[in-house]
Amino acid sequence: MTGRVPPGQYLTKKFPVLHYSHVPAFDAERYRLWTRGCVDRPLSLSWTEVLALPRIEDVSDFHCVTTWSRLDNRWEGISFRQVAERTGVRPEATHVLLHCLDEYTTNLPLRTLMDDDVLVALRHEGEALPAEHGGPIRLVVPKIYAWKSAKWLTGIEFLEADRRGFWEERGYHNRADPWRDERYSWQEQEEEGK
Ligand SMILES: Nc1nc2c(c(=O)[nH]1)N[C@H]1C(S)=C(S)[C@@H](COP(=O)(O)O)O[C@H]1N2
Ligand SMILES: [Mo]
Repeated sequence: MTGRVPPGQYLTKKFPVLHYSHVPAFDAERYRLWTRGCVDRPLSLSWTEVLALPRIEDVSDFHCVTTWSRLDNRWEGISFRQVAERTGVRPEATHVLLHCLDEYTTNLPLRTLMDDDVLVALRHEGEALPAEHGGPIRLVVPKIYAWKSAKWLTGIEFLEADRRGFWEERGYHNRADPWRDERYSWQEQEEEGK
């Protein structure tokens, strides 16, 4: 197991549920998956259009900053890279702000999201994603602490400069690499001082 569990994490087979507020209502008629910002073709996909996109499967680990890690999650969804290609991300885009139905936001560098294992997920362990885990649609970014895996995803904003999201503005690390134990924003200052 060494090599799979980041520092300060313990393994669980359970799948804890964590969010700052409530599980938002999902209205398939009104739902849009949209893109905006540094893109050639802003998207506004209906739920039917989302369901028609090509899907892939990926098995990956999930690390929460509250110290639990769940290995070998089988996700099915749309590759983030495919969405980026479809919307025509411009070369000047460097960062992304994800928007959610519960008003939550979180930010990531574009290159982190272009990894093979980053999915806009619709299914987990062969079943429709449960609402409490972000169903019917969430982002999964396995190599970064789980608060950046936006649940109830609705918007993808491509940016020319970084912009901090909900937890990143409230004391959590901007980069959030579990392998570097990047949990809190005060660690960002410490790094600068080195
Ligand atoms: N929209 C939204 N996404 C969210 C959150 C949230 O509050 N709202 N919480 C984050 C946090 S802090 C964690 S640890 C993971 C938890 O995902 P899970 O409930 O499926 O385990 O979702 C992340 N995504
Ligand atoms: Mo979290």
